[in-house]
Parts: sequence; structure tokens; C-alpha cells
Amino acid sequence: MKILVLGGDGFCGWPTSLHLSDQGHEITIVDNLSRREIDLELEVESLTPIRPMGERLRVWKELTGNEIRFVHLDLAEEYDRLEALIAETAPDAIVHFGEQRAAPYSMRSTAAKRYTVDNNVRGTHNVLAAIVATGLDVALVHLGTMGVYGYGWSGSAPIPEGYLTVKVPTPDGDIDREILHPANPGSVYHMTKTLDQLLFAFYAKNDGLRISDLHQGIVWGTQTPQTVLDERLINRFDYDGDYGTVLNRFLMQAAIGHPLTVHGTGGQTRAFIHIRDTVRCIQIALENPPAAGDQVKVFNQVTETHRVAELAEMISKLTGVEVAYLPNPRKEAAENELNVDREKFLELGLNPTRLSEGLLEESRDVAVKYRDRADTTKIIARSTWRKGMEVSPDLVKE
Ligand code: NAD
Ligand code: USQ
Repeated sequence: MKILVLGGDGFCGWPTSLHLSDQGHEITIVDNLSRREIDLELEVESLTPIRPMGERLRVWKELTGNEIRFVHLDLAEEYDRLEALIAETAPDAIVHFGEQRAAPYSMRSTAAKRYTVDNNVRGTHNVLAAIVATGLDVALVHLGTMGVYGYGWSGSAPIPEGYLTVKVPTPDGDIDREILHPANPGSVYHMTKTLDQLLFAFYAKNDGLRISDLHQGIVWGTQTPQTVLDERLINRFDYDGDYGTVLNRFLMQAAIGHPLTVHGTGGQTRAFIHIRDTVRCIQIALENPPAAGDQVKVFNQVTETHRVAELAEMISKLTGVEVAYLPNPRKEAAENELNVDREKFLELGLNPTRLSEGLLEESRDVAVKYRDRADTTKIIARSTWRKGMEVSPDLVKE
């Protein structure tokens, strides 16, 4: 297949591009490198030394003979170039990772809120409008988030894969209707993903676009079989308070002997998936697209669920590093259950990678190897959901 990977320089997009290239697909990465620019703004870098795109692609070609093309393009700002690129490439599929993806970053300032909405919603709409404008039959696979459902809305009822059957009372009795699961975003970032869902529903209905929306949990780990081939192919590893996600942060904190930063009670239950499974899920979604005229195909891209405190305690036990229970900078329930339907990928052949000591060790080894690159002043999460929730810098010695 000819595939455009939008956001292919990022944490999920880079290993996915290599995996799909390894499978023999013809890959074009489209990225405006905004994630690297945000690192400059936040004065922090990936814990792992990621290489410039040109070098990454040169090394991949040297090692495998496979060529990946790169187009530097802003999905939100450069509509005409995007449409021309789709028309000229005539891809069979587009994988869309190209959004601002950190919830804390999206809440840190008014400017960051506006940027996140402008970038994500305009970018996604531009992709949809451009596919329609070219008249090509392109399957779109988008990375959504488990956070569109919210946490705890339905109590112990399992979260379905996208759609909910509800009973609508009528004068002649109840009728069953299938609706998109109610959206309940917990941050401006998550809100943009709920808006994306409506854009997809409209374009699937109006234009017959073939769209899969993958509601992914928190991705952990760093390396895949392709990114380990050469240090210059290494994937990014975010550990800072805005972009670092919880399990990778704990692994990195353990590697440098920093107390594990649990927000609040740690009773938050979240869904997780290893980066190796992310790339496999995308391959499966590409191989099983919906037909024109079908509703958006929603998958819950999740392999397991854990409470934050349970993860911290497990890593603390493995490494001897203490757990610090910090005031929660976010507005979220102190505790929630999370029961997620995740049959679709399993039925299509996903063999889930479960969190295990071996894999935790592998990620911790990456963190240990590069720990001298860590800036410990960037670890505590300082972006808050509302004014007055700021965490005192003295709470954890840095
Ligand atoms: P990332 O920030 O590492 O990568 C996103 C990439 O998109 C970056 O390379 C960035 O430069 C690019 N990008 C952003 N805006 C763009 C634009 N306007 N034009 C062109 N390129 C643009 O994020 P990630 O962790 O790889 O996440 C990828 C996708 O997966 C996101 O949409 C995210 O919401 C989703 N997701 C991520 C996780 C996770 O734990 N990392 C979990 C669930 C869902
Ligand atoms: N948390 C801590 N300590 C930390 C960091 C986080 O206790 O040091 C807590 C947070 O308060 C939150 C939970 O851990 O309750 C998850 O936080 P996170 O930063 O790991 O994940 P989140 O903000 O939800 O966002 C990440 C990705 C996002 C993706 C989402 C999937 O950045 O792109 O959409 O995971 S999900 O969470 O399933 O919606």
C-alpha cells in the first residue's frame, strides 16, 4: 500500500512508519516538526537522543534498503499543499497522528489551549476536506483517545467500542437507537479528540469516507523491533511534566532515583498499551478498513488497565524508589473504575503484550542508559487545570 503517515516524526508515528515500511508498504511521512519546536519552548528534550529526520531516514535506507519519503508540511496551516500532496501521491491510506497530544500542555495557558484547538481541529478537518476534494478513495486511520469517553461516566458498565445502544422513550413504547458514546473530555486536548469524532461521523455519512478511529490508551515503552536496529533510529522518550506519560515517567524517575510522582491518591484507573502493540494495531486497522457508506469504525486500542498507585507501588517494589503522593494538578476523579470492551483487535489477531517485569526492565534500561540527559527541574507537573492548583516546587526535592 501507499501510505501517508501524518505526524510520522512523533513517539507513535516514527515506530509505526518503520514497522509499515518493514512490511513492504510505501511510506511518506508528513510532519511540521512542531513537537521538536515545543521541546525548545519548554526547554526540555526527549530523554533518548532522537536524530534529525534526514539522518533517521538515511540510516533506515542504509540498513534495510527501504526508502521513506518526508514532506515538511503543517496540516492545519497549509491546506493547498496538503491537497496537492494527496492528489499527487494518491495514497491507499492515511494514518493521522499529527496533533498536539499532551493534556497538561493543552491546559498550561490560554495560548496553549487555543493552539491545541486550532491545530488539532483544523488539521483533522483539512485532511477530511482534502480527501473529498481529490475524489480519491483513501482509507483514513486516526489516532483518537480513550479519554473521549471520560472516566467513570457509566459506573461498572463496560465502555463499548464507540457506539452505545440506548432506549428512547416514545408514545408507542421504547425504541432502540445506536448513538456515538457520549463525549466527556477531561482536558482541552481530549476535547479536540471528541470534536474530531463529529467531523468523522459527518464525512463518513456525507461523503462515504472510510474512516477508522482508534481510541488508544496511554502508550508506554520506547522501542520496537525496528527502532532498536541502530541507535540513530531510537524513538523519543518524554519524561517532562507536560509530555511525559505516567508509566514512562515512573520508569524514568526510578532510573534516576527520583520519588515516583503520583497525582492525588493514585486511584485513577487508566488504560495502557505498549508501543509494540500500537504499531501492530495500526497495521491491523489498515488491513481491515470499513467500506464506503459504513459508519466510522471505532476500536478501543487498549490491552490492559491499571490504577496509577498500583503502578507506582509495583515499580517502587522493583527498584526501591519511594512513592511521593503529590497534590493533583488536574481536575479529575480521585478514583474510578475502568472496564473497557477491547474485542475487535483481539478478534483480528492482536496478541497483546502484557505489562511484565521483563518489559519494565527493558524500558528502565533505556532510561538508565540516558539518565544523564535528564533535567530534573522538568519532572514535576506544573501545568494546572485551574488557577490556584499549582504544586509547590518544594514538595519533591529535585
Ligand atoms: P507526538 O507529539 O510525539 O507526535 C505527534 C506528531 O505530529 C509530532 O511529530 C508533531 O510534530 C506532529 N504534528 C502535530 N501537529 C502537526 C501539524 N499541524 N502538521 C503536521 N504535523 C503535526 O505524539 P504521539 O505520542 O506520537 O501521539 C500521536 C497520536 O496518538 C496523537 O494524535 C495522540 O493524540 C494519539 N495518542 C497518543 C497516546 C500516547 O500515550 N502517546 C495515547 C493515545 C493516543
Ligand atoms: N499521573 C500521575 N503522575 C504523573 C503523571 C500522570 O499520577 O507523574 C496521572 C494523571 O494525573 C492521570 C494519569 O496519570 O490521572 C494519566 O496521565 P498521563 O499523562 O499518563 O496520560 P493522559 O494525560 O491521559 O494522556 C496520555 C497521552 C494522550 C492520550 C491519553 C490516552 O498524552 O495523548 O490521549 O494518554 S488516555 O489517558 O487513555 O485518554
